[in-house]
Amino acid sequence: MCDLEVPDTYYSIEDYESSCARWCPGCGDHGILTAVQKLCREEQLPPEKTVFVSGIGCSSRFPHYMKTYGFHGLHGRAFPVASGVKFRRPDLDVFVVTGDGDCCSIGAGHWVHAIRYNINMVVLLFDNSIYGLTKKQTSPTSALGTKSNTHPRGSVLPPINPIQTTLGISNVSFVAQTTDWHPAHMYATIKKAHEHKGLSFVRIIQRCPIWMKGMNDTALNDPNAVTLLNHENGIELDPKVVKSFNNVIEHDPSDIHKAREYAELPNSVPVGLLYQNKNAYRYDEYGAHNLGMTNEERIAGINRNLDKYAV
Ligand SMILES: Cc1ncc(C[n+]2csc(CCOP(=O)(O)OP(=O)(O)O)c2C)c(N)n1
Ligand SMILES: [Mg+2]
Repeated sequence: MCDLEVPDTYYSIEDYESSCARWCPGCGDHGILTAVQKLCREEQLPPEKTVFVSGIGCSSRFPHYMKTYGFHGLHGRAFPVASGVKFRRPDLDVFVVTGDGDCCSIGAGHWVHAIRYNINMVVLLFDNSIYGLTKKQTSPTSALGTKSNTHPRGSVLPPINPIQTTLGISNVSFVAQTTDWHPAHMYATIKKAHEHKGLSFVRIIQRCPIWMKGMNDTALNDPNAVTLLNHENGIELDPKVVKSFNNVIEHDPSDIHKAREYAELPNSVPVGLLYQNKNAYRYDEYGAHNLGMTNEERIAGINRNLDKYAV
């Protein structure tokens, strides 16, 4: 008999594509969507076992464009929804898609605790340094002096650096940074994040050609304005991709002190894996699935509790 080793089911890109993305032409979100769909295909993630959870924002429309399960939730609440999904259904692959407003502003409390809980999921922070959907309000990551509808004369506070903040949270286990205009690096970063067992936090610096036109021009055009953090335990890259970066620093991602130093480089955007700790505590390992109860026992327990409130 001839065995061609063809799998019974092979998922192609079309199996992950849903409705046509309605982001603006030139928006960095399109490239991120392509990278994520490619990851799903390369890893052959069953669409019915994959969930994208988001809050509110342009970026948070992401679940609509994936033919998987999805939850387009409430502003700032992607983390608790995703935590609940993963806690109860550890068999599902969970991704969180959140914007800089969604995560670092209204959702900041949930962000801190999600990092500490370290539940196994991939978090993609689409950071365009602005509230895009609501048409240009200052976000916590807007550079000082950014002119917006809330600060027409320029924002007055220095921005939060999301990777530095995440590195400061106890029990952090994976922090990486990439950009939407380095597709090979972005893809390899999301792949590494997906392999990590724990919460992988990936900040993707993302272009918004409508409200933040030109914001990333320096990083795009000046090869010195981006620095690759490279290491054998870091993001796996083709040597040709490494060569395309002018500035390369060898950085061991197990070194959190160096990670904090490299999170803020003067006049250069660091990209790469800043930090990984494979041994951080994982709250999902203490979930109900680990209590040794069968589904029937769990349902009986829920019913007993609900019966207390029966009238
Ligand atoms: C509770 C609540 N407050 C405010 C809003 C209005 N709102 C919708 S999206 C958004 C900001 C989105 O910015 P960001 O998360 O950066 O996403 P982007 O659109 O830039 O991708 C705000 C303030 C809302 N929908 N719900
Ligand atoms: Mg934004």
